[in-house]
Amino acid sequence: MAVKSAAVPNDLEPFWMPFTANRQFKKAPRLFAGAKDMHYTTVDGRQVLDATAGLWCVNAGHGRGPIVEAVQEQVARMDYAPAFQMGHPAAFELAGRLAGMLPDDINHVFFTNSGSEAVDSALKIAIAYHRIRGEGARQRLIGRERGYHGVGFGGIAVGGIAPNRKFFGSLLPGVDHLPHTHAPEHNAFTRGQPEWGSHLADELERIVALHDASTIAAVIVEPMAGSTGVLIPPKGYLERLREICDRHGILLIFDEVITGFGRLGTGFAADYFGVVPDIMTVAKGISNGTVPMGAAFVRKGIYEAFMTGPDHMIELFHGYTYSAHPLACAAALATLDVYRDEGLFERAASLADYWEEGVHSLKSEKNVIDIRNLGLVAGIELAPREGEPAKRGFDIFLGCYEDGVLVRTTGDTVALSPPLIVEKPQIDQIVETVGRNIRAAA
Ligand code: PXG
Repeated sequence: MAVKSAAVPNDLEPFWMPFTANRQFKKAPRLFAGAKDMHYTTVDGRQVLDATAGLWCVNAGHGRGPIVEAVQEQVARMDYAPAFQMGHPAAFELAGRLAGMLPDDINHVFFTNSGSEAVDSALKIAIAYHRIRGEGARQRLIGRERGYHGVGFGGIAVGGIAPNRKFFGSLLPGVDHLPHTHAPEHNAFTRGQPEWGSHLADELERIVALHDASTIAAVIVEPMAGSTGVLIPPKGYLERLREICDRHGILLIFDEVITGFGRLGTGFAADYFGVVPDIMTVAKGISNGTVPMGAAFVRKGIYEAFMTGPDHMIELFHGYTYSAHPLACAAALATLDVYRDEGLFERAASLADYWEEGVHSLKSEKNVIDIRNLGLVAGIELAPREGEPAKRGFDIFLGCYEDGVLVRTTGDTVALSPPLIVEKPQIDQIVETVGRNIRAAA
């Protein structure tokens, strides 16, 4: 369906937009009316190349026929089914399909509707798991500075992005943070994983010594940090976290909301790095962004630890009205088919070198202080303007949008993560447009 133009609503005021500069936006709105494959169409009929896969979610590209049809068919056949004490076949089929894609013995799936809920679910499962096994003192959660785990109270407590935390009171008690791994003085312009920094994982030993392992339930990290501006884990870092967690009986949670479903050229970051966590959280690419869905994936032993007591008793007092919503399940099943049939994870892997060359060609542009990349992700960090942090980044975002390319900026870092169907000339267009707007924002 070709989208030409659509009416601009005459009152933009009532919608309090999330993570948005509302007053700036409402003075000069940027509105999309349609989306197909690699492009959005704006309300005034302009094509905008999507260099961010929506918000890191539309990995198979927009408006994909099989996914659209699956959702349409499902909504007509059964719109909703209760998720508590009742089920529907697609939920079980989807859980089985996902389990078959996951590493090692991670083979049980708890469905949510977002990444934030997936994180809350994972943290609650971790604490409850220890309690069920008679280690109820293990309640502490360890996150990482600059980590993003959504916006629930659990997620912002373990998260490490200051503005997302500081307005919201005392958060969860018993949380500590690992140091972040951003070290441009050692690693600037590294292609792929930096050599320097695996020892930063040893800080976990210090935290364990401080609190005692018997009080710590879990460590949660993004295997590759996305939202904070693309931080690639140093070589050996995740391996060390895994070892330390094993040594102390601490569960390791990988938040794969961004890295899951092909972003790095493998199913999951756990596959890419060869490090298997105990729990994984996903969302976004699970349903190609079409219908909201998230999930926590757990090892067999975690699920089984809960399967005790009388048969008629609920084992985990947690869930959402829309857990395993039929439309989300239909979307996710069709999405997994598209990923498989089109070999999109492999496609991402095969484009990664070209992508790396492209983004690193911006190294000599004015004010560029670091470029980071992995799979089909890149972060281009710019020096902030004197006294105006994030303004240069915002100007580049606006300039690229005017030039027909959608990028994300976080502070003064441009984050790029195109759908995995991106073509090489489109990579060229992204790089050229970002380069031009970096110069314009000098
Ligand atoms: N964990 C991670 C690692 C994420 O990246 C969430 C949890 C939360 O997911 P929900 O579905 O509750 O939003 C995320 C979300 C950006 C950007 O521009 C990143 C996210 C969301 C919106 C924008 O970097 N990540």
